[in-house]
Amino acid sequence: MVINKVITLNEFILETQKDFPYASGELSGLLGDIAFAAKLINRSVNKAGLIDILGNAGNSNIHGEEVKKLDIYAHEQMTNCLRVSGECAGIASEEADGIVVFDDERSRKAQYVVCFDPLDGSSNIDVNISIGTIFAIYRKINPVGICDELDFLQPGKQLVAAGYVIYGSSTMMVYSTGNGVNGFTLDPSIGEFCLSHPNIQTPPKGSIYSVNESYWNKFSPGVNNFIRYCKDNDKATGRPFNSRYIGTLVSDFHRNLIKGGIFMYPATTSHPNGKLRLMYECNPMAFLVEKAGGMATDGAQRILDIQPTALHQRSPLFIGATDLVRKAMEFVYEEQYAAL
Ligand code: P6P
Repeated sequence: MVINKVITLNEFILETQKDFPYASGELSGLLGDIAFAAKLINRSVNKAGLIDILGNAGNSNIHGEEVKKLDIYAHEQMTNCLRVSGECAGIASEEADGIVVFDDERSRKAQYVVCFDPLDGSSNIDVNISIGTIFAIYRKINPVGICDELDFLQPGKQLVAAGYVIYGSSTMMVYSTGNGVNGFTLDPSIGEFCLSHPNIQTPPKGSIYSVNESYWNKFSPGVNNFIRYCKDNDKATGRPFNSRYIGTLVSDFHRNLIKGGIFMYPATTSHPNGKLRLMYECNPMAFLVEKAGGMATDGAQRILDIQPTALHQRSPLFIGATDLVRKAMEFVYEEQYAAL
């Protein structure tokens, strides 16, 4: 008799904690707290049309972007769950101008900090298109009791764990602590995230390209040459590739992670550093894609090697199947060499 045992996220976290001989449970606790915040956010996302959290909150964040009420709600849920966790010394959020240090006794002894985008894809909230939460967990650098930007401005290669929650046709949490990438689907009937996508490996040869082509006249010639390459007819390499663009990083990334493809948010003439934020969008996604066998660069260097200098700094992003990211880099470098 085959018993398909459902493995819940908490069971999986505790089971894989054994992979870390010195793990004392703090990171496990932190991941569980993030999952709890995700359930609270999911509950509101699922009925956003019914309660008064649609529409703009009438203010804007540090980036001058309109802040939707659900953005604020998600930021508050993540911040509060991490504050009471006792395993997090402080947070950096897309919706907070600076870091938020937790000054209670337990948090002052915590050894982790968390960077997050509480609700990625805000522009899609009111039209019922999937959105997400992205998180990145670093071990503190400062000694116990001290928490400042030094603890946050770490390159992505120092990440201890990273992941995202996608609020889509189903709600999923996908994360890695460095040993593989695993996906958990929320079963609303029991209120648990259950293992549904064990050991995710992204297809090495992609067939999807995701880019906002309305910026065609703002991209570099090398980027446009790569987009042309994706559109060309060539049976041997499966071209033309499929173009898919949702406008929510989490959703475009998740589709490409599973099906194989490349997502690009290159530099443009109006955004010379791209639009996406390094600390809580590019780094966590780059950490995940590398653990799933893919690749992520800013067009010149590995995303995870970039030394941050500012909490909300932006970075161009080319991420996904290794063969497509490498091919994109060839076109970008070719243009740079041609310009020499
Ligand atoms: P554009 C959502 O606002 C976001 O930050 C990412 O989730 C998404 O990939 C990107 O911006 C979309 O930007 O300029 O194509 O609308």
